Amino acid sequence: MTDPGTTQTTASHLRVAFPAPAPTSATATSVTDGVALVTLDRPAALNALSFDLLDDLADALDRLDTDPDCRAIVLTGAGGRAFAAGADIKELATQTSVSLHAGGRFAVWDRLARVTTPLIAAVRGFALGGGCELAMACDMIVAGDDATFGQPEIRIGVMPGAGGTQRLTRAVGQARAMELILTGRSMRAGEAEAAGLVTKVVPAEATLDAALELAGQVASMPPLAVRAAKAAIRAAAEQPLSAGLAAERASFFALFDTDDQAEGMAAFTDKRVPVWTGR
Ligand code: CO8
Repeated sequence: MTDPGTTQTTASHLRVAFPAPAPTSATATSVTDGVALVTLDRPAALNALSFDLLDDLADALDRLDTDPDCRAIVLTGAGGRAFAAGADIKELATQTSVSLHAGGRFAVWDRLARVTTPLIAAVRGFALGGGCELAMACDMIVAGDDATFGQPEIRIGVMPGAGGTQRLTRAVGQARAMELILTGRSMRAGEAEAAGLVTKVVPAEATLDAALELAGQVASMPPLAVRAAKAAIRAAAEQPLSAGLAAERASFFALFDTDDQAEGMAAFTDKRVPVWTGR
């Protein structure tokens, strides 16, 4: 378990703070108990996602995911110019089909998808290519009004390779995903919000605070129910409606074996604030 109050730096290109710092804005009222902040930290390269950075990110998220005190994670990019401007093109440029197959470095994306703790991307500036795919692998995206989302891979002779064709299509629909991916055009934050890719858009400077505040709200909810609901929502993209409905009902029923269900409903009846134990 992570010792509350500690800040760990896991690598030179990644920072992990758990608990996360409190929102700095004077108007922020939420607490961030149970919230971790993970920062992609290669601002000179617009936080380009090298294979090693992605491995360290997955390691950090795995550690937080197994910490019962961690109930929501905010992922952001250092520097204000970018969440991440894509995979590290200089690293990708030397690859071949054989080296990509043999290297096994894309399995990291499956690890990211297995994180059960809610993940909120706080996006300022560029979220392009693998950066957009990483934001979409999160559960919610809070975007600054300076954010730009896109899958420009077509312009460098390839196509999205870490979920872009699937997650962007599910988020914004085939018509718009087709246009964005086949032309490499980027969307500004407002268009991304209107298209359904983004949870909310806030003034650029307020992006991290807004994400931390949202994470704090999620972290204050009963953790077993939160994880079950996240899993059910994500399963909606993976299976037919009938299977999704059956899985949802099974999870709903299972939550009636938890202390938090008894506490939540008793607190409602008693007109008091519930105290969640995560049991
Ligand atoms: N990879 C490596 N370095 C990058 C990247 C990148 N994706 N993006 C920016 N940088 C570097 C630049 O090389 C530059 O470094 P230096 O100062 O040493 O020359 C520095 O960041 C600043 O960049 P610019 O000078 O280009 O800044 P501009 O403001 O002029 O332009 C842009 C900003 C428009 C974002 C521009 O940098 C750009 O077009 N970047 C590339 C965007 C892109 O094509 N992304 C997709 C990459 S391919 C991909 O993501 C495939 C995903 C597949 C799965 C992921 C597997 C890991």
